Amino acid sequence: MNRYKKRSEEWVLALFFILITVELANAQTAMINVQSRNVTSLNGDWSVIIDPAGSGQWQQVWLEKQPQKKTDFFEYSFQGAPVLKVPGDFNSQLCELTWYEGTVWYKKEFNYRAQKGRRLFLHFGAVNYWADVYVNGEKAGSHEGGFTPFQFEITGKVKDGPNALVVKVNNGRYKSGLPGLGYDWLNYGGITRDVDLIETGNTFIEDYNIQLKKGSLNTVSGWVQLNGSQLAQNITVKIPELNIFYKARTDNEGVAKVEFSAAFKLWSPGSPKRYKVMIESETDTVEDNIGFRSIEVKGSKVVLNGKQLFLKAVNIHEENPFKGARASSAKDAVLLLNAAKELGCNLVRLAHYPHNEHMIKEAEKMGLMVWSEIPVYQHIDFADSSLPSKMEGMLKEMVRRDRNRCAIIIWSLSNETYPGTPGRDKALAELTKKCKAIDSARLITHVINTQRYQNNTFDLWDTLYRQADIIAINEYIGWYTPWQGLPAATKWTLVCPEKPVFISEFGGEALYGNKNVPTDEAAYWTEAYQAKIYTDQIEMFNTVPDLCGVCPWLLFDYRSPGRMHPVYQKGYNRKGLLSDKGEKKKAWYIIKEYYNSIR
Ligand code: GCB
Repeated sequence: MNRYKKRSEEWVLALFFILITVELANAQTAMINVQSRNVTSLNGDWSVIIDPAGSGQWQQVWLEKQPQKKTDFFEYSFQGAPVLKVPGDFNSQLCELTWYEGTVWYKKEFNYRAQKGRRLFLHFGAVNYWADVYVNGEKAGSHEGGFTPFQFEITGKVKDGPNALVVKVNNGRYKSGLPGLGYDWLNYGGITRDVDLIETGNTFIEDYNIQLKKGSLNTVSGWVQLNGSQLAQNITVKIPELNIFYKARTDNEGVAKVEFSAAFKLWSPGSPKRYKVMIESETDTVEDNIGFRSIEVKGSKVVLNGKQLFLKAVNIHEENPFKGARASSAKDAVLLLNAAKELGCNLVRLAHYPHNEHMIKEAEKMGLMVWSEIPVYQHIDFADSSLPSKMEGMLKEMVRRDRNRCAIIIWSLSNETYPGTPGRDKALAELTKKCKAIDSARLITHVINTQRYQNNTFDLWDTLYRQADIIAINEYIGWYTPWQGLPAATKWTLVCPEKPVFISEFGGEALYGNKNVPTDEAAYWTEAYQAKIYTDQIEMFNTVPDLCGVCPWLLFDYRSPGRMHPVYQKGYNRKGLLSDKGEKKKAWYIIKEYYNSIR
């Protein structure tokens, strides 16, 4: 290749990454916590143009050019375009988009009347995966990452009367994406979460952290952050039920430290108590429902509010099984979480990306602890120089949204990455450090599946465990790997002893109804075989040193394009304890009984 051509391509590439980094950084400034804000919802019907070839880019769809003469060249238009619901994925709404991975342009009109001294923000709960946002033909910003919120200030970009909002959404996979090229779930694209207009005063309460100090059962240690021109203000944090009226003053950066003690009734699965908390500044007020609890690891035990507990968990994908669509509403969340409750769980692992806010809030109300994860999944290209800032960006967006949700006890920073991958250990160690710096009050984990299983012995040699407060292991003995001895005689070699061990995935597939065989004749895909895997696993659990919990893979059968057995799968991963119609498989009852037996 011509040396100069190569050079200029390198420059273009470098510029591209700088732009992405800057845009990610932009998306992270002035993130308003949406709690209790007066918002105008832009959910509902949006017009769309499906653009598999990417032609809308050179046609400048966002400018919405109209022909001047009847004979003017004219192709891309929202007039007469199909309509999709927001929030919602596009794959499940139009059958021609079922497996689609590419660009869809969305358009919505909204009316606005500007008031002096007011600021306006456009807030997206999530768009999978890329979003380029235009307001009245002008770019408001871009965002990368399909599962976390972002927003742009559009104060100067709106006009009185009708305004046009156009979003270019692209859910194409790419090597340096998070997740990367391969993953075992349907890549639901679109504006999958709520879209809101948020109006604020000139200076507003941008964010706050009101949670218990690590290890304490009665002292809140936190902060309040203002955004705007009048950064030094008096603030009050009120919890009327506890007679707390804590006063402080923000500094020139708009930050006030918050520290007070009270006799809290602590949040726990058995008693999910939350308090009404008001934060007032001279120019703004926000209200939230906040619970208080402490979560720690002491030696090899997980301790909630000072007491050891066993994590009875289940894995959940963000999918409404009955609709075969991305879950996006509070109703969807309740459906999924009710099933977890019925199973006897006290923890839900929200795999493999941050789920929508309804999931966390409903879980908190119901008394389910939450494990929240960023999509650092399997084949990530850690040598890519854009990776560290991308992982950090997603981590910050996840933590920023949910830092006051006491239900979240664990941040999971990676799932099934491979020790030999260049740059992995360094990148994940740095990410762990950053996570601790942002939030030191929760547990951190990295899920591994690279343990050796030989002679009925597990050898946990991947030193990534050192970065984790609890050792999380995915193992599919009985499914992908046969047993090599009696489950009850399994042995373990841990390189990192004295930490709690959590079996974060296990199980096997079964098609509901495929059960008319005696257990001793049970074959792959039968309910009986799946049930046998579960009985064996439960026997094996007694051999795990310092076991602190288990988490079947998973609650419901779910859609995955890589699962195409023509009889048993048909586009579904069938490892659910429940079918995609909510039918209970034999394995459901085995886990339910096991969880009931643990007090
Ligand atoms: C895993 C992955 C999960 C898969 C599951 C399976 O280890 O973490 O995302 O879907 O295995 O079904 O094989």
